Amino acid sequence: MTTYSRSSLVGLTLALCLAGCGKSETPASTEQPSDAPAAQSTAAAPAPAAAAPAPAPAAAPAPAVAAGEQVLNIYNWSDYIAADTIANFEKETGIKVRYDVFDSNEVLEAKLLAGNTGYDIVVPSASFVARQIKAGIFQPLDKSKLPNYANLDPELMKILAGYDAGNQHIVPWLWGTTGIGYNVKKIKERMPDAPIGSWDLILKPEILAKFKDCGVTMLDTPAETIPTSLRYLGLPTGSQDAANLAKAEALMMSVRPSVKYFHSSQYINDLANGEICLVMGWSGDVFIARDRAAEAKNGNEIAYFIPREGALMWFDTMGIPKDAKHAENAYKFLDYVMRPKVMAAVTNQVKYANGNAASTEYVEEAVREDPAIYPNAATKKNLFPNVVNTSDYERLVTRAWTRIKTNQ
Ligand code: SPD
Repeated sequence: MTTYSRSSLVGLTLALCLAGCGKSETPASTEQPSDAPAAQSTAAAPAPAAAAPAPAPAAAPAPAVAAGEQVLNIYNWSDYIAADTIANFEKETGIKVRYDVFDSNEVLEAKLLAGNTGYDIVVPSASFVARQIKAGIFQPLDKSKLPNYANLDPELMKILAGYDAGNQHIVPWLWGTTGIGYNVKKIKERMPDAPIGSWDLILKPEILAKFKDCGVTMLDTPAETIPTSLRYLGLPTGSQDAANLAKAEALMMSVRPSVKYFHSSQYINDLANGEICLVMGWSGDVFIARDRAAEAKNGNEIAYFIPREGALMWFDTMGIPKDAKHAENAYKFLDYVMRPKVMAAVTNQVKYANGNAASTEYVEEAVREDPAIYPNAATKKNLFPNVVNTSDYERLVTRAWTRIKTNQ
């Protein structure tokens, strides 16, 4: 039995290499009864595998909620908060929240670098934060405005300090892994001895081809697919080496003919509905797909595993941009979600671990003890973090990713 504790992150060696669309949605129940949350989910259509790469996102129009008194503009990942977190915060504080969503670090970063996003809180992954801090995107946090800061997990804070020296700019939101989600029946039907538990299922072309007809998808981000491919090939994931990158690209190209589309959120509903059967995806998102299929009673049994060859472990964080117009309200929200019960309710709903040690006792046992959500010591040995790429290597990665997506 595995229980999560402060020490559960000890031993995770992070070789951090520092060398180197605004959409709105209904937030996904928490401790308090909910008022109806503001609704809307407008995930972009997935890019077919053969489609040209999406053009770089234009600078974000400022959100509709203007600067001024009791408002707060939040930009978070889709499907990444409890259904009533926002409504409860609004009710308690009288602050009106405009809540937009994205599904790509790259999209968020483009907006942040363009500036004037209009957002008061954004949620980048830690591996992207390091260069965003360097670019002067975030204001240092005034921790005197965050009385609940003491609830955070010191071990996780140590990890985050590898990206944000002294934990000056960001606080943890949720963390998870990048692994494989699949439709149990559809995979078994096509390959009774399918290599469940291994990246072979997705990264061996002759095996992947067996599932092409039932729909295979991958995350639309080289920050996941390239390090995963390197790891599968037994190559270092943080070396910034062009020759190794070429090998990872060749691997991706070898499986690409069987990939239906690259997208980082559409796969949740598609997996739940049986439109696709196999994904390289994020842990909690696959569990959301599993829960949606179960609620719909549509017969799709969805499962997730962390491949034994190793998987990415990543940390999403909250920060306040320097040009935020409602920083005081941002502090109120950050402190609100650092309340143990509020944070536990988020984890219970979206099935991602959080960085709030005091919340653990309120996390449902089934969630806390699921090693795919709170990995145990054995699993953690196989997890590795994203490194912070150098600009030169990042350019090579972007070009390789374009070739992979366009099949050229
Ligand atoms: N539905 C929310 C998924 C959040 C995933 N964050 C991923 C970061 C990967 N580096």
